[in-house]
Amino acid sequence: MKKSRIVLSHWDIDGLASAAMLTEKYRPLKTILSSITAVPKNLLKAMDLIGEHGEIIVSDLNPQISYLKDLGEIFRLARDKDISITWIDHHEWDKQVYRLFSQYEDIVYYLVDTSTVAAELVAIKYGFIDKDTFYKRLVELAVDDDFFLNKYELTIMWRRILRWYRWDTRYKALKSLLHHDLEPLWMKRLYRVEVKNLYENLIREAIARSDVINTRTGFKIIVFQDVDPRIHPGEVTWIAKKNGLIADIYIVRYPRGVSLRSDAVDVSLIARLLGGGGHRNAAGIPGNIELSSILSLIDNMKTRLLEVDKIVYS
Ligand SMILES: [Mn+2]
Repeated sequence: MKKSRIVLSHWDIDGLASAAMLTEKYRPLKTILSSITAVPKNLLKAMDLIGEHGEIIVSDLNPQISYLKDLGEIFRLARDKDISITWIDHHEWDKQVYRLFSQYEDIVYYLVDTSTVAAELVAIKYGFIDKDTFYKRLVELAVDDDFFLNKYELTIMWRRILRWYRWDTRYKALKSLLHHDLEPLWMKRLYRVEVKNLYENLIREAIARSDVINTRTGFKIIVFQDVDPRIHPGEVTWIAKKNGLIADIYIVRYPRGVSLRSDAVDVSLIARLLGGGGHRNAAGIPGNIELSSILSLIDNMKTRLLEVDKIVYS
């Protein structure tokens, strides 16, 4: 009998690319797109759908310390139901996360490599890498988005569309990718008619309202206040930098979370201490968090933050 599988993946380009390959490979019972915070809820949903004996493949979603306890319970439940979990990711994981995962080695397999995107890890592991030029382009797009290279207009279009709209559009995007259509007409049209101009206006507005803060220990920080959640934090800082707004750390504040960006220090260290996570150059903290607590943490961590090699400390 065919093994019952559920694919659980992030909804951005990298997540969708991973989901498309895993869906094509396994024809799972369901492919669930998820935010990082909804992972426990969606793992439970996946287990409900499988029942007993099966596999859940998770990609491009980093486990948060805030729900580590829940995750432990979910793993125990999975063990009881003989459901294995394969977790593929490229974000920085906290030591506590690894500690938890190592307690469930009999059912939880994980592959974490921060040097690339999740889509490339999936492509290599599941044999897609030389299969078709479509997958090569898909992985390239994920790299272009996640590492913020922005080489292709298509990356920018997808990034904005996926963020601007909600789940129905993200599932529609997945469907197009499953048809090997990387540039569907519906997406290009939607982008041109409904997204491009508004999006660019919101970025300009966010930059115009930004504040420069010099911390007690001498970090120069630019804060973008109260930014529309449909705007990608990387794009705000990218365009700010292009306009000469240079800082050690950029803080993008949303109604329900904060994004940290830096070319100088490892912001994932800051984010993890405040209940979030991410990469060296880009990390996030979910929920309502006071700016003052981020700033004092940055000052208190100064020595640790400066331990990295490429400082442009101003
Ligand atoms: Mn992602």
